Amino acid sequence: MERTLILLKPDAVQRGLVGQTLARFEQKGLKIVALKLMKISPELAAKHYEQHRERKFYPGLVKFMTSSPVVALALEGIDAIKICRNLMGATFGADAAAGTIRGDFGVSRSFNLVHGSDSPEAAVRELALFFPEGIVGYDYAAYGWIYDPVEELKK
Ligand code: 3AN
Repeated sequence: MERTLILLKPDAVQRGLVGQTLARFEQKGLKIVALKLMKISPELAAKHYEQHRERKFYPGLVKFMTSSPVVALALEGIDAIKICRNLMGATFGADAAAGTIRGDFGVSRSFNLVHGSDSPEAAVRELALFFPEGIVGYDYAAYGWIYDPVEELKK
């Protein structure tokens, strides 16, 4: 099982798209292992986006991400990172394929609704930043029907 950090960005919250966006991840078969509404501090935004510090869009990105609350969640599943990136679609709404979150709900190059970790290393780093308290461990009843218990869930 792999874990990933997903952020429903300020535009998703302000446009009332939290439920529909969250539903896409849930319906796909990913287990929610942490979830909270929070405001991102400038310090947290700087750590989260440190690899973009020199980019022209960085000041605007930090301003946007700190402007209004986000919903942060940790999702778990086999290949969770890749699956979430596929559900999100291409970075800019106008380029994102129909059927993806960004493709269906947005057009902007700056307000793109959702963040998802892009590698296992990034996921570990980002989950520690947003959920220093850790995730919530529990048995997910649906796993036995989302995955083939014989082929996919064997230890
Ligand atoms: P993704 O979120 O698809 O992984 P990245 O990692 O290339 O995209 O960029 C991180 C974030 O920076 C994006 N989610 C987007 O909000 C923002 N961003 C990237 N490029 C631009 C740009 N040219 N103008 C404005 N914001 C950008």
